Amino acid sequence: MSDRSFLPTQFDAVIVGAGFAGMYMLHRLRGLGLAAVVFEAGGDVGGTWYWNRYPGARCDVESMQYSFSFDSELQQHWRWSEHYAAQPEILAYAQHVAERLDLRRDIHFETRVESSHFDERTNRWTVRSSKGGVVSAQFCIMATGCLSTAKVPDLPGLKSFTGQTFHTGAWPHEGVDFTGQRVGVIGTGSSGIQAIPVIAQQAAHLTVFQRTPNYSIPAQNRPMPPEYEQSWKAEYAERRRQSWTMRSGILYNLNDKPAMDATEDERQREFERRWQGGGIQFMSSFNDLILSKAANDTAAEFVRAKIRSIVRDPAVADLLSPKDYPIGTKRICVDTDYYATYNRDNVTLVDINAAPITAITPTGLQAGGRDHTLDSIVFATGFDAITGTLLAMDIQGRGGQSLRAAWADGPRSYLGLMVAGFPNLFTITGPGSPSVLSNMLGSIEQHVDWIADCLGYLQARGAASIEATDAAQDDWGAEVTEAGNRTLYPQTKSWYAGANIAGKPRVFMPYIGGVPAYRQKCAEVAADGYTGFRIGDGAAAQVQPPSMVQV
Ligand code: NA7
Repeated sequence: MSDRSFLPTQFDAVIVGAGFAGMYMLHRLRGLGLAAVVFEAGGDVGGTWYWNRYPGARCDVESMQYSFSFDSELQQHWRWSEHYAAQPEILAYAQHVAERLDLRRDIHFETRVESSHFDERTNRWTVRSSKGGVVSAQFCIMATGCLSTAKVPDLPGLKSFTGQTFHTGAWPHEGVDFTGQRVGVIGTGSSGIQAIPVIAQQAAHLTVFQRTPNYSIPAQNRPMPPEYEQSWKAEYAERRRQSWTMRSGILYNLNDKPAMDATEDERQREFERRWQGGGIQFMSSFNDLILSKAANDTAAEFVRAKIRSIVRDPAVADLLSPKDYPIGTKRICVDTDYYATYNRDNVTLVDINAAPITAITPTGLQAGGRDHTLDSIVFATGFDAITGTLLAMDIQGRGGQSLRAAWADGPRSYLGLMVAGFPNLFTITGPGSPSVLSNMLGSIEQHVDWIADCLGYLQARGAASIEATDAAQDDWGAEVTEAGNRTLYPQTKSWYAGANIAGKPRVFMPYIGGVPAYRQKCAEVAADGYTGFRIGDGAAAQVQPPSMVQV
């Protein structure tokens, strides 16, 4: 075996990230006969599922759908143990895929990409890694994920804390034993809501510091029913196709009726049925919950009533009840025993909206003039979502323009796939694509397939470059904004719109026009010879003869 710390400098493509997107991209590029290398900051494949190992971490898309569809044998033989898979099982699945496709031999782990610069003379990208290596590639494909830059708030005194601190998105691999400890969890988004019930069972005392309450629907998780698994496996291909006709790319029963056309009684029955069914399909109880405030109010009030019925202390129930934003416009949470956890004697809820955290102290934290003594602090405080990881790299396109400058007023992109001024650079599930509003695995596959087909097309033409035009990018940006404005989403401060990061432009980043419309647009663009893209002819020059360089 060759020394894996040395690589030839020239590649057809560099892929950044070895989560599901980078893994499948590598597989497709190999199929095209292209020389590709992957750089991955983590120690193994899995992306999100490699990093997010906090207690209770679980997918909120059901297992039968949160998996690759491109390999029929794989989807037939792989067995999920639960309706919603937990993190260790999803990570095991990613590792299994890496072995099955023999992916690891082209992946360099614990290697972070620091910069990527485009050379207009050669139409190639020069990519530098944290290990000091430099490679050149015609194409650079960002498979960096939408939620991969963890955000710890910059609280005064953070370094003075003498206990341990954790972020849910960078959890220690060996796990954490909270037995006998006073634990504080800051943040009540999806991660906090999943972790809190599990930590509460272990800790001596758990204090939850809540800034904004979230709507959460019980997962009603259960061991995978064999007949359910069988029903999917018997018609997997057809069901996958059906899932692409759904706005979210997830196949479930959408009620195609507006909430306000139903009687109060009918609404309650439908919400109750969905609550008992569990999970995000609650938001499909009626077809207008994200479009009409009046409709949304009925669903929000149903959840608030549930909270009041579960949580014994009315003051705590009230504090846990979201009141000032529509349900679903912040990512809806899916839980196991979340609200009931507040009935435990060892759990306290602290409102840091009314009385913010002012400092971390050596022994805990201060909020509202009160000291809270803690042995460990868990930051469930989220991510610099969708653009954060891309902007953390020094990416420079045509004329040395940085991506940071190009996106100073918010991300601009054509189809979430390419950015004008950055030829031969692709973003998998980038801003302006359905991404986090859809089944990520399905959207990853669609993007990877589109990019691979595009590279095949360029290969056949012997083309040197492809680049989104400004006009196409502007038109698409307007469409993304209009689609957002047709919904209640932009009314809410959320990470979808960058509101959780100080100074980040307030732009609703994902495309909410739905997976079917998006897939159709991408397919039409490709079928018409890549309309909205400029294709540069002439083979990409190789700057240097192949040599070896340490990466
Ligand atoms: P989220 O959904 O961004 O949640 C972060 C939580 O942390 C949320 O409750 C925030 O309150 C809170 N937060 C963030 N910064 C602070 C500070 N400075 N002080 C107090 N509280 C703070 O991240 P998650 O990891 O839970 O979920 C991310 C996605 O991963 C999720 O949607 C799934 O798609 C998977 P806020 O609401 O901003 O007031």
